[in-house]
Amino acid sequence: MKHSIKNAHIGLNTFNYGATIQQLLIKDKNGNDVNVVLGFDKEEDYYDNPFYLGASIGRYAGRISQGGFSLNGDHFALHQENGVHLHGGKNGLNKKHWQLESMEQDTDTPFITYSVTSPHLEEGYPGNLKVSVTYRLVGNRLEIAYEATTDKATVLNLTNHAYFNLEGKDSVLNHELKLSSKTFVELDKKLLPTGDFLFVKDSAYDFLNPEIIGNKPGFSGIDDVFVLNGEGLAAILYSPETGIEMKVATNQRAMVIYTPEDLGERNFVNGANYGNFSSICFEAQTFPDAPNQPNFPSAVLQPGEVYSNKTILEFGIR
Ligand code: G6D
Repeated sequence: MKHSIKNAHIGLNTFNYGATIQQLLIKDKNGNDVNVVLGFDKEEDYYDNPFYLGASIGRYAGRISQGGFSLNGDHFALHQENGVHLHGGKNGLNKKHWQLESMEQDTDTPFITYSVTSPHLEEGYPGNLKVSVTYRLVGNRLEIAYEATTDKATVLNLTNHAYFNLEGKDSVLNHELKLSSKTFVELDKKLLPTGDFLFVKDSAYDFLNPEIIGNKPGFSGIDDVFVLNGEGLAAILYSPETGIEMKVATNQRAMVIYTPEDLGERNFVNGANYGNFSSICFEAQTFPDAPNQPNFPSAVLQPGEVYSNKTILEFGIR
C-alpha cells in the first residue's frame, strides 16, 4: 500500500512494505519538482530489492561478525553469509509489511507513521520488539524518527536506506559533498570493523571541505562508517545543476555513506535513468558489529528504554 503526504515544499510517497521511501519531491531552482531519491514504480518491485532501496533496515543495520553475539551470558546465533550477518538477516524489517499506525495530511506538519512488531528470536534476536517510524514534513524538512521498545534486553540498530540523487538522473559524481566526520571505522576485507578508527584527513574520504565527489583524488566509491558527534550537521549534499541542497542532521553516533557503483537495470519510478555511481546513501545509525566490539558504544536496548534514531533532511536552493 502506497501513502502520500505533501506540503508547500516537499512531496513524499512511501510504501508500508519495508516502511519504504519511494519518492521525495523537492523543487529545483526553477520551481520544478525533482524526485531526489531512487525508487521503484510498484510495491511488487520492492519484493526483490537486494540494495534495500528506500527501506527501513533492522533489527541490526550494517554488519555483525562471528555468526551472532552474546548478551547477559546467552548466545544468539544469526544468519550469516561468508561470516557476515547483514541488515538484520534473510528476512529483516525491510521485508515486513508494516502497519499504517496513523497518517495526517491536513495539518501544518503532515506525517505518516508505520509500526511493526518482531517477535522474540525472530532472525535470532532476543526480545519482543515494537518499532515505529514517523516520516513528518516540517516546512522544508523531512524528519525521520525511528522508535522502539523491547520486553527483554536486546541489540538494535535501525536506519533508513534511501539512495539520494539531487538531479533525479545520471549520477552523483557531479554533486558537491561535505562530511563533518574527522574519523571513520577501519574495516577488513569483509567490511567488518577491526575495532580501530582512521583519520579522514588527506584521504579519499576527506570531505571536511565541500568537494565535487567525482573530482576527489582517489575516489573509487564509498562504503564506510563515518563517526559523528551525535548532534548537529553530519553532511551536506548539493547539486549545482538543480541548485538543490540537502543538509543531513542526526542524533546518531555514526553514518554509513554508500555510493553504489552499479545498481543494475531497475524499474525506476517514472522511467528515470541512472548511470554508474547513481546515488549516495546517508545511513544514520550506531556502529557496526557493536555487540562484538567492546570498545564501541553499546547497541543494547533494555526493557523500559525507548530507542530513538532521529534524522532530519533539510532542503534548500543555493
Ligand atoms: C553492500 O556494503 C554495502 C552495504 O553497505 C549496503 O547497505 C548494501 O550493499 C546494499 O552490501
